[in-house]
Amino acid sequence: LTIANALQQALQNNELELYFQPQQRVADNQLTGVEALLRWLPEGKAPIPPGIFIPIAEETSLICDIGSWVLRQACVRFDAWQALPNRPERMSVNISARHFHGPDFISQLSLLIHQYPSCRHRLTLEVTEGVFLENLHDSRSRMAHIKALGVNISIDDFGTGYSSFAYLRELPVDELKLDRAFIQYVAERPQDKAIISCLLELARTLNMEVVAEGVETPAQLATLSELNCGIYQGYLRARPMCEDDLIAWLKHL
Ligand code: G
Ligand code: G
Ligand code: MN
Ligand code: NA
Repeated sequence: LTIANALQQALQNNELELYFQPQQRVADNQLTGVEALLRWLPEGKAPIPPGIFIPIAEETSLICDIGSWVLRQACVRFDAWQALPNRPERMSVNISARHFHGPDFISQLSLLIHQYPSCRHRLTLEVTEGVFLENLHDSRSRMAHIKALGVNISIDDFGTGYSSFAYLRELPVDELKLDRAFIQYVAERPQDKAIISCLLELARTLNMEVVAEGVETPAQLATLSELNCGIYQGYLRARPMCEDDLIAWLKHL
């Protein structure tokens, strides 16, 4: 059995699960949202990390089936949280290029927003720069549809790809997620601090939110605070959690 076949079966056998990692405001630790992160928990076996199975799924249209499941599940869970105290106000979902550019993506999204109106203006799609490199023209029209549905767009792993900033002039981007490679040494390396400071300035001017990923230490958070970075996410505050753990975590906010 290949991994791709096993993954196909995992989807049918409900072995996939969404975990959620909180995102908080740097200034006051206010919860702003959660990022949905996919987990494969095979019955009676060790979990298989997404870093392994997502790239395999991305080689075929399997990523579209998985991505559709993730998107729907994210909306269903978010909608179910409406009455929770301290509930997150936003849900971010990772979207692969093949799914984004696929024939059904916009109609799927549209259906979900109509079925779960609580998700309108609350859902953020995280895409990497590579998504636009593939087809800038198609990306522009898709993003216009996405914005018209009241869905936000975030650039994941920002600054690590090979693309220029040119697409930022043409696309309705709401948020930049700074890759954790930039965050790791921000408290020690003036070069990294300068790059982040510059990206924050860029984002302010373009009216984009910034999320710093992979914040693990108080020193990193202190530097981000000094630089007036908006939002952070990382092990310092919370790891990705299953839904029950997230709900318990929210109670202690
Ligand atoms: O959760 P973790 O940090 O191990 O995720 C590893 C990688 O897998 C990250 O790059 C993340 O973006 C990706 N990933 C996690 N969940 C999903 C998902 O639901 N869809 C897609 N396309 N990628 C995901
Ligand atoms: O590429 P993307 O941003 O979607 O990936 C998110 C991944 O980063 C998830 O797999 C998540 O588990 C991981 N992650 C989240 N916070 C931290 C952190 O503080 N440190 C490290 N090393 N990884 C993190
Ligand atoms: Mn992400
Ligand atoms: Na990332």
